[in-house]
This record gives sequence, C-alpha cells and structure tokens, in this order.
Amino acid sequence: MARTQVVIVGGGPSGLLLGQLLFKAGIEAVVLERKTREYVLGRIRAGVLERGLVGLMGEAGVDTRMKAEGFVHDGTQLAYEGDMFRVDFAAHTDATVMVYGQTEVTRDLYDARAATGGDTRFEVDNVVIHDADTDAPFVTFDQYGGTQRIDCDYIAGCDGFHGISRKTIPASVRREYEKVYPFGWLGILSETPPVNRELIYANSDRGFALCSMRNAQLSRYYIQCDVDDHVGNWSDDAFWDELRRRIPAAAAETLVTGPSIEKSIAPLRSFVTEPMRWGRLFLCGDAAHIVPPTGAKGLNTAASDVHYLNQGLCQFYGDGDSRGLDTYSEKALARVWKTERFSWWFSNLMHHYPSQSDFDKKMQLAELAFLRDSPEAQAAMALNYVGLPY
Ligand code: FAS
Ligand code: PHB
Repeated sequence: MARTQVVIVGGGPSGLLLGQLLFKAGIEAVVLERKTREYVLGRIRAGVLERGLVGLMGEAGVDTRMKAEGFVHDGTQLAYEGDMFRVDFAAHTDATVMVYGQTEVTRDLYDARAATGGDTRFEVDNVVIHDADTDAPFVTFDQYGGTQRIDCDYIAGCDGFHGISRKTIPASVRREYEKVYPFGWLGILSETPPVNRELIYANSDRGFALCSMRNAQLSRYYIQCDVDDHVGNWSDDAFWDELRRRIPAAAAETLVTGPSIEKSIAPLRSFVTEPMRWGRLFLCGDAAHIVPPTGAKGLNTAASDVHYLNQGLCQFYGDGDSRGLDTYSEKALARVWKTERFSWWFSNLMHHYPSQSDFDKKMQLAELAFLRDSPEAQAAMALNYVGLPY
C-alpha cells in the first residue's frame, strides 16, 4: 500500500505551489489531478500577482521566468464618465504587483515539479478522501482502469470550487456564505499590443470593462455581460465595439483590435466555506472560497492559504509543533474575509447593476470622485490591491 506525507488533491496553482514549497522543505507530497497537464494549462484565468505570491514563487524556486517576462506595475487606472485617474501603488505602499498570467505561473510550477521528480498523477477519477477525521486518513482514486489507495498524514484539498474536498467536510460542520452577482464577465485574449501600459478598470453606463494584458503582444480584455449571456452572441467585432464604448475616448481611439484566440464568460460570485480544516483535511484556494475577479484576488488568496498551510506543515514536520496547523483555518479565514470585502467593494463600485437606481449610480460616481481626490482613500485601495500582509 502506497504511503506519503501529504496528498494534494488538485493540480492547479494552489496544489502545485504547495507541492513545490513542501518539496523545498523536504516534505513528500503526491498531487492528484483530474485533468491532463495540457488541459490545466489551457485555462485562461488570473493575470495579476500580489507581492505575497511573487515572494512565494521565489521561495518555491520558480520565479526566474516571471521576473524575466512579467510586467511590474506600480499603479492602475480607474475610468469613469469618460475620463480616468491613476491610483499610484508606490506612493501609498512600498509594493508593486506583477502582471504575469496564471497559465504561466502554473506552467512554471508544473515544469519545476517535473524537474524535481514530484509525483503527479494526471487523469485520476473518483478521488475519495477517507477518515480525514482520524489519525489515519487515506485517499482512493481510479486511474488506468484500477483503483489505488494512498495512506498519508495530511490531505490538502486544492481541487477548486467544483472539487470533492469541501464536500468531504460534513454539511453539519460547514458554514457557507455566498453572494451571486447579477452579471458575468465576457473575456477575450488577443495577440495585440495592450491599449495602455497599466490596467484600466472602467465604470460606464453600459457596464464595466477591464483592459489588461499578458505581454507586449498579448492583451486580455473583459466587458460585463448579462448573467445568462452566451459567448456565441458575441462576434469579435461586437466585442471590440462594445469595449470602445465603455473606455475613455483616448483609449478607444488607440485600441488595437485583432481576432480573439480565446473567448469565455465567467460568472461572478463571492463564496466562503468555514472552517477550512476538518481533522487532517485542509482546504486551500477555490476549494474554500471564490471572489469576483474585479480585485484580482482569486489566485492571490489561494496563495496566502498555501503560505499558512505550508508554514503549519513545515512547523509540524520540523519539530512536531502542530500550532500552525491548529490555527490554519482561523488565520487563513481572517485574510480571506478581508479579500472578500475588497473584491465585493470594488465590484459594487465598478459594475452597472441591472436594478440600480439613479441614486445608486450617483453613489458610485461620488465614491469614484472621492477616490480620485483623496490620497487616504487611494492608500486604502492600493494596500488592498498590492496585497494585505500575510
Ligand atoms: P483551480 O480551480 O485553479 O484548480 C483546481 C484543480 O483541481 C483543477 O486543475 C481541477 O482540474 C482539479 N480538480 C477538480 N476536482 C478534482 C478532483 N475531484 N480530483 C482531482 N483533481 C480535481 N482570479 C483572479 O485573480 N483573476 C481573474 O481574472 C480570474 N479569472 C477567473 C476566471 C474563471 C473562469 C475562473 C473559474 C476563475 C478565475 N479566477 C481569477 C480565479 C482563479 O484564478 C482561481 O482563484 C485559481 O484558479 C485558484 O486556484 P486553485 O485553488 O488551484 O483552483
Ligand atoms: C486579467 O488580466 O485577467 C485580470 C487582471 C485584473 C483583474 C482581473 C483579471 O482584476
């Protein structure tokens, strides 16, 4: 019967980052991933890394390409009523963010895991976590026509919102909190130069828009869409026309358009499950919480979970001290809720709610004007955007 120290369910950024940090600490882990490596790398998701995640990539020994190819940003643009203003991160914090796609983060982590001989099982099915509330947990899964079992000390549930880890915790133990937003994001990737050196978050009467990028020849754009909209309703030209209507004229006039190489709609929700630990099972990342992507916090909050769990596991395997593991859920949730708040606040500020009144719109515009004119308000936003301390 196979045995390891930590079984990591899920080979997305949470699971891979934890696996690499544990490897650096000499702690053995097996990663179980439902899909193929190529499928995982085919997902187009986050684009902005907080300072904390940039640091963890260094700790994991996988930051070389990120430092060479990523864009360091020390501010962002907020647009409303046809104009835009800059929130200067450096003026209010000692930090910046790194613009480097989640796809590349995941690729770097997969490459490092393969290079260091990490045990990753792809295309596993029917993963079941057993006896997580005992001192002898184990995991079973199907692969290549047979069922396998791995006994372990601990299990990290890094299998995202639709995984099995969260549901392994009995419903009687779990407390779940959710807010579903009445809109989605239609995103495209195009091999075109970014319209602006920094990101542009735009609040317009027609809805939210975001201008982002992956590199000097790869741009990422989003527009708010109806929650029941379909990608098929949007030709590339229709997307570009709508994006131009939502961003300031100066940007719309210089926008370079081209064929989309990826186009998808993401629903927006805020979600948290408590606790993030049950016995020897620890939840990390989207398995435990979801944020609307407005604040670029999804991937980054997964990273802070991984930081706390790695700390706890290293402390336990280092000197038998379980205090880090015993306080994991409380510590992780304290930061999760603050990033949920920021993502909720920023989403409410920038999106057009179908049911909003003229007064609601005036409140958004007043808050944007306050943010534009108040260094203190900008400092609060900058601190949240670059990432609250771990
Ligand atoms: P993930 O969902 O990335 O990874 C979980 C992994 O577990 C997957 O590879 C999955 O195949 C695997 N898995 C699932 N069930 C399993 C099982 N039963 N057995 C084995 N493996 C299993 N965040 C941002 O900051 N900015 C964004 O713009 C942004 N856009 C997003 C768009 C979309 C459509 C989605 C869904 C999310 C977006 N996010 C964004 C959030 C996203 O980046 C997540 O926060 C990030 O992927 C979290 O990483 P993981 O926790 O590893 O979860
Ligand atoms: C992205 O580039 O995909 C991106 C950037 C910032 C966000 C959300 C998404 O807030």
